[in-house]
Amino acid sequence: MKKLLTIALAGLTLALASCGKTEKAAGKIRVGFSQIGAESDWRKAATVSIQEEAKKRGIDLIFSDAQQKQENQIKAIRSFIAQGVDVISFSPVVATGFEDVLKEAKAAGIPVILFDRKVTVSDDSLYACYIGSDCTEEGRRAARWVVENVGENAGIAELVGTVGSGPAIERKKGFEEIIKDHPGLKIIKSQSGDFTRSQGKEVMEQFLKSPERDQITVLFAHNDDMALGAIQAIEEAGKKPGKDIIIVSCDGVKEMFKQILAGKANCTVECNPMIGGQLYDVVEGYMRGEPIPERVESEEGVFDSKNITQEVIDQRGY
Ligand code: GYE
Repeated sequence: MKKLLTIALAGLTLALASCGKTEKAAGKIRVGFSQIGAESDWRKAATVSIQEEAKKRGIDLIFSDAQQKQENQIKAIRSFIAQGVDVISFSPVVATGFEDVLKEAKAAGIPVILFDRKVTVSDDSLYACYIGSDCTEEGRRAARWVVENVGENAGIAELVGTVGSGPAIERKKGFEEIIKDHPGLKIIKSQSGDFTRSQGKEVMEQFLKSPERDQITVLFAHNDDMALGAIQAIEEAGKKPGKDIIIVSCDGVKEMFKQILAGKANCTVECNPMIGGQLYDVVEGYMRGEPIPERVESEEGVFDSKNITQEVIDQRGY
């Protein structure tokens, strides 16, 4: 009798296990994504890419908007862990402070893919992969453009991105790395505009009221949205953006291309937000049992009046 019961129980367990297995295989892949917010055109384009690609591939995406707050991102990641998603991905608003929640994800056996921004952690095995740009190189590219197109003398105003965020730290670092060999290129003003158009405008207004205002000949903005806000501030101050003050930024959004074509801005270093497809390529590979690559790079260029045409603008998806 006991033997029979054991066999029956074993059979039941097996049936349940295999039932669970088929359910999982037939079921959808579940991804939890914590987005920063909607601070820039770049971010909005990234969100579209994340959502549309999931739809196209039949991936069950749990999308959460953190409205610019790290605490909301931590909460979202905890809820993804509780829901037992297959993979967690997020764009960290700042680089530090995610250590504990990443440990929790690791303990739950859920791989984490960093999307477009990096984190600073003591142990890099706390995340599986970083998909996105090399923001330090973007900073270098912006500085090289200044060296080649402006020359050896400039008073540079810098609009820094969100304080403590990967792209702000890295773009600044890359830019400074190049200009340090050009003593006539000096950063004379530097302040955060939090990657938004409104704060870019506000901070530029302050720069243009400061005692150094007449020495500013170049603006380096860490993203296009802040540069777009600054263009307005420069015009309102009675100066010509793109001429009196040369404008260089990062992202490559359509609105910036338009300003460059109109002669009101000069250069944008591309940073590709349409990387939802690359994210799910990694997720689907992982679900097939393939190893997760540590790094997936996005391909990017540099745009100025030499390669922006109306046709380029018309074809731009973001
Ligand atoms: O440059 C900026 C956005 O993380 C690379 O975030 C991204 C940056 C992008 O708000 O526009």
